[in-house]
Amino acid sequence: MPPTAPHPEPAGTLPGVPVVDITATGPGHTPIQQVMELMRTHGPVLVRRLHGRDTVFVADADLVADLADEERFAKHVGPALENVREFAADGLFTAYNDEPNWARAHDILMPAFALGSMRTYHPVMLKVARRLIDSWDRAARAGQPVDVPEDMTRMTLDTIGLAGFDYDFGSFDRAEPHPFVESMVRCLEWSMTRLARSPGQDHSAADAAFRRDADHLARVVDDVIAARTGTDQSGAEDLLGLMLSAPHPADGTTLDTANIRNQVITFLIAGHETTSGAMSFALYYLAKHPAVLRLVQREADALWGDTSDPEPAYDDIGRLTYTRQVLNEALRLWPTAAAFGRHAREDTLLGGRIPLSAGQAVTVLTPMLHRQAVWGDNPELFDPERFTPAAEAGRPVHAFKPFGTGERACIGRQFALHEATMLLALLVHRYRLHDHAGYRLTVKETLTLKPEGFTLALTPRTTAD
Ligand code: MNH
Repeated sequence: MPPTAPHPEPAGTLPGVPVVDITATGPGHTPIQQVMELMRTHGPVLVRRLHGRDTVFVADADLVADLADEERFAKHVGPALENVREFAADGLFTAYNDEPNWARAHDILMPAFALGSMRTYHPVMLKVARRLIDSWDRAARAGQPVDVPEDMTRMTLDTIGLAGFDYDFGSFDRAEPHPFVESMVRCLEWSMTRLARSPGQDHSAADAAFRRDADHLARVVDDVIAARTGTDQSGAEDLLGLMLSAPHPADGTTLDTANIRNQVITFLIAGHETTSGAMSFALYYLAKHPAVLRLVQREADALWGDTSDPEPAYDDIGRLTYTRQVLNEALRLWPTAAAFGRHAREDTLLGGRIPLSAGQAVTVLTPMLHRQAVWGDNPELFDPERFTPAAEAGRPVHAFKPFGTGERACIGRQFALHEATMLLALLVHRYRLHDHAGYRLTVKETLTLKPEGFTLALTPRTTAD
């Protein structure tokens, strides 16, 4: 445990908020889990100090509810997202609130994420789910275990590529992850580890490697766009079609080429990395909780019986309510985008007691928000019953924030939930999951979270089980 330094009122000290100096150890390779540990010792509000730079972390449910007040607080693009801006610039995720391209792109793309649009994506999601199933069938026949996070990433990358851009990454035809994924993971790692640098070290080699990876991402994106420009865009209502041709609903402007490139990079990354982790954690918990797995199987069986090759209808997915509870519960314990920044619009008192000046930022640490007392006295326990409608109605609305908050909350939430719910149900309908290696959870951080090295062995289900 890093030492606690009781500081004599340095600038930025907040009354009643402990300051924890981690300079001696640094944040390491798992900074999120480090702050989780600090909060277990020091409570759900703290200042983490690194080389004299302070970050305020908050997980207290009342304070997060206050931070969700859009009148007084707004999204903050903090140091981590500043690093992501080096390759995603003013794409939706990393744009400053007042950058004109944020509102322009948001308004143009919103229709593509309305609940009704999921009907359009459904066939593509199913097609890619079948690629995964073909691959898992081959593994099951060969008696080979599958690498869960790697295959979830293949599936989500192909899905966002095809659904958003009519571009096929063909990830299941490759033995190794698509080079886009490898470059992206290194770019995200660079964004994270750059925060941990000590003054005076030389990082030019890492920075040059980052540049090469960022250039690679840009080349893939140019390829995605080139495959479409010059063709007739009328009628193309996917993300790229909207970006290339749809005028802003109010002022008639369109997105410029540089911004379209930033949006494509943003969606290719934001559109697959977090969903992949969420499904991986859900499968991890299912493999460890046979009684829960049974209930998910029962729900899928009720829809699809013992047909070996079900054809899930769009409306089926909304009926998979227990499967959805399992996903929510996995996202509670390991929200795969685990932190988001907020800043005060004007001088204010956070929670009526912590003075923040205009522009001052705090970081919400979602995994610890999701372990506060509002979740009962055993928050580490995986229990999908926490997400029955009755249980949800009994909880403060801001206690669960895996998709962020306010107008800058996740635009892809319905997309992710539709994709993930359908896939989980299809998988448990088809396979028995075997925790063949007695997997012990290790959470890997690359800005997002994944269960590292999680593999499963599979056998086909028979009607008897
Ligand atoms: Mn998503 C913003 C989590 C799936 C596209 N997403 C956010 C934020 C969180 C988040 C948290 C807010 C970050 C912040 O406040 O700084 N997103 C998730 C999770 C999943 C997810 C946990 C899956 C599970 N996201 C997706 C998918 C897409 C997507 C799928 C696209 C198809 N997300 C975005 C975009 C933003 C965002 C774009 C930025 C929105 C904005 O600021 O306007």
